[in-house]
Amino acid sequence: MRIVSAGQFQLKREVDYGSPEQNAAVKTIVSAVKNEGDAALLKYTEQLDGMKLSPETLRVTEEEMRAAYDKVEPSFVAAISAAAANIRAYHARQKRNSWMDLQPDGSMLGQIIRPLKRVGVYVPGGKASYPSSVLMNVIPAQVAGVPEIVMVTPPATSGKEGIDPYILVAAAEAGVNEIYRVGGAQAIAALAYGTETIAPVDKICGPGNIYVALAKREVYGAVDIDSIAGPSEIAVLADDSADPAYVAADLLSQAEHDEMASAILVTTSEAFAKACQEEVQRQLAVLPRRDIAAASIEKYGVILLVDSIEEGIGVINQLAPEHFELMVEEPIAYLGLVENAGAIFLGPYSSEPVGDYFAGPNHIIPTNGTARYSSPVDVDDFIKKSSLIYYSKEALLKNGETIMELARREGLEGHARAIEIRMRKEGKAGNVD
Ligand code: HSO
Ligand code: ZN
Repeated sequence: MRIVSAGQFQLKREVDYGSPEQNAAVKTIVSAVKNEGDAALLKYTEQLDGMKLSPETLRVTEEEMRAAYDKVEPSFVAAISAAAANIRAYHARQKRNSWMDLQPDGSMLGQIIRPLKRVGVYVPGGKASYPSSVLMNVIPAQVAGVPEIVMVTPPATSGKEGIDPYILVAAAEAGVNEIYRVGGAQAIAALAYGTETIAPVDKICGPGNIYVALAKREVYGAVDIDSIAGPSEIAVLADDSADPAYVAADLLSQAEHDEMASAILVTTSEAFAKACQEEVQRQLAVLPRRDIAAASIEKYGVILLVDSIEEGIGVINQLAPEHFELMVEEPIAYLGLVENAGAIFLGPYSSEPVGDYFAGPNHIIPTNGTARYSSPVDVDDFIKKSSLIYYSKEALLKNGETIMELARREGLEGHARAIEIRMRKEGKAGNVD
């Protein structure tokens, strides 16, 4: 992990838009499923996932759900349900109420909040298939009041037949209503357009490989989608009051996600930088996923030297990291300066995995600098709002002339007359013919 002065560092952001072949394949699959429904869905599931299914076997049964509970350790069930309770409690704080304000002239303005009706959650197969991410996608939707939450996941995970029982248990604990064993672009198309077996949804969320990401982009508009998550990122700002072993461990906790994950340390002390650099190497050598973590650290890991904590926070604000650990002596004193960070972890005991798994905030957080303008997944992602306008006669008569003025300025006489016809009836009309 190289050490450089912050002034010399230039962050390279990369976004994978897929190859022309991948884009073409996704378009073909999505339109086939849109036009042919189950037939295309089953055909691609056999072709791409090697699983021959029928409309009857697409859906995961109650027996399979029960069997999943028998396959996992009781300690896992206890852990996932404790995490689910924290995540539910945190997201419950985000709930909005509909509101209506009565004005003195008898008119009323308001906003009606309703949950989306049906949401689809994609859960990838293979190494990035995380039960914790099932909770993070499903619980906000459930807290929002979404009555139908559907999960899709590939029928087999690398080498193993069938859906991972840990994923099924997480889905049950989170409150998923239906699960289908389909994955890839074909699953996204099925959720977006519906098939004979799978009813269409209003929104699709959840991470996936490049085909899933491209398919989500392809169906956007027909349904809403979440933002496409990039590789995990952590930035730590530490002074020499921090423990290098803690800092190194936290950096590696993100590096082990992905070869393209990024782990950045910003510090005021060169001696501390060196100690962390050594500590990263020491811990890396004995980390089971050292190949992934080492590749990430080598390519995207860096230690940046700054002259002051304030300068360090300036660097953080430019990075706008997904996760930001502020490990300085008095973290609260600097909190007000932090403008761009998806999740902020304060002090030595708020290690990032506390947030990844357990504390309650969502772990689906903007990456790639998008924390500049966007937020972690929350209850708002699963509601919609309707504006409510009720004008009394008094209110219309009082404001009618003003509205007509604005309409006529835009050359929209029809708009003006819709007001005027009412004004006239009440004997308040201007001049119209
Ligand atoms: N840190 C990841 C989420 C995760 N960590 C899942 C463990 N499991 C992205 O925020
Ligand atoms: Zn993580």
